[in-house]
Amino acid sequence: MAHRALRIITAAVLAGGVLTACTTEPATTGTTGGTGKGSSDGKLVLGFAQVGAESGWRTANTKSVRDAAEKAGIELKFSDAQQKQENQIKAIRTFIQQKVDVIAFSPVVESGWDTVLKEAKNAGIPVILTDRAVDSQDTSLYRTFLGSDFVKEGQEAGKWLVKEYGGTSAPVNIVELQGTTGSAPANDRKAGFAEAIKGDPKFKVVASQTGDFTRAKGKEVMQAFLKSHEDIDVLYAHNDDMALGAIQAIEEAGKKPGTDIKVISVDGIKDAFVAMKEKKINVVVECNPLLGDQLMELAKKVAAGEDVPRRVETKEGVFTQDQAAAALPGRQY
Ligand code: GZL
Repeated sequence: MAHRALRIITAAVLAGGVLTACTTEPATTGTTGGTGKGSSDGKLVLGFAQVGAESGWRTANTKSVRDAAEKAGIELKFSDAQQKQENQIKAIRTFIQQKVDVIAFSPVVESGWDTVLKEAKNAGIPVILTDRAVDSQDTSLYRTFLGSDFVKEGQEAGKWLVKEYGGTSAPVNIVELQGTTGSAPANDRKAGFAEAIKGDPKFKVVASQTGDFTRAKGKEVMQAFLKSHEDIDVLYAHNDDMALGAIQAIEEAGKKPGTDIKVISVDGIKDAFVAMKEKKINVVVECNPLLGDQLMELAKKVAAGEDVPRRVETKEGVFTQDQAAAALPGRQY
């Protein structure tokens, strides 16, 4: 489970909308940056090392960050790590060389960050964690964490299942598509879900494997699950993209997703709401990617040496099929 330095939720906020995208240079180019200290135009310079572009959630998160930087007048140096930790580490080192004012990133996995974060600290560059957490014991390596409580998301998924099967005693066989191995959302969503269902022996996770948060892998792993398990009652997917890939596999196997196999998912992208409307997904636990505006506010504060909360969590909901149609038009991602 992701190490939580402090669980003080000092601001439950709902991130705002998005504006036009700003121009961004790849992290490997550009001059030194700063808040007027020698940066080309006096703008605050933020280096952002993104996980990749693996899911609809990630695409929305990237757009939110880019649009918010534009709106805030912040020069953004953006890097896409293609889900590889070594690329994120390289990007952070480049940002250090470029003397950016602030570094922000979503750690693709929880471990292995202390060395590069110490380099940032020694260079006097504050770091903000967004979306995913690290398990570093040294909490001085980053100023704040902005994102969701993934354990709570897993618990919400489990609570829905307990309610859905309340009063029954027949076995309920569950297959689980985990997110990226070693990532905070995968570790915590798994732990939260297991915690929520552990009190009732009818619930059995008969298979659990990573689908790496992508549709393609989600479909592939679900195909394998269907081949090796005749009697699957429930799919718990750690994100919508894997759930949507799995739904294709379920239908190709001649079964009805949402009916023969109930589908629980996390994120809340538009396609998942459409699938809920089509009765193919039963419940979606929301995970808000629209963190851009809050990230820019935090970046300005840390650059100015102001105090910031150690943890800023986003407000999120749980949506069931009967709410999908009404909620769909208002979905921002
Ligand atoms: C969660 C985020 C996860 C999403 C996936 O905050 O890190 O990564 O749930 C995304 O869709 O790929």
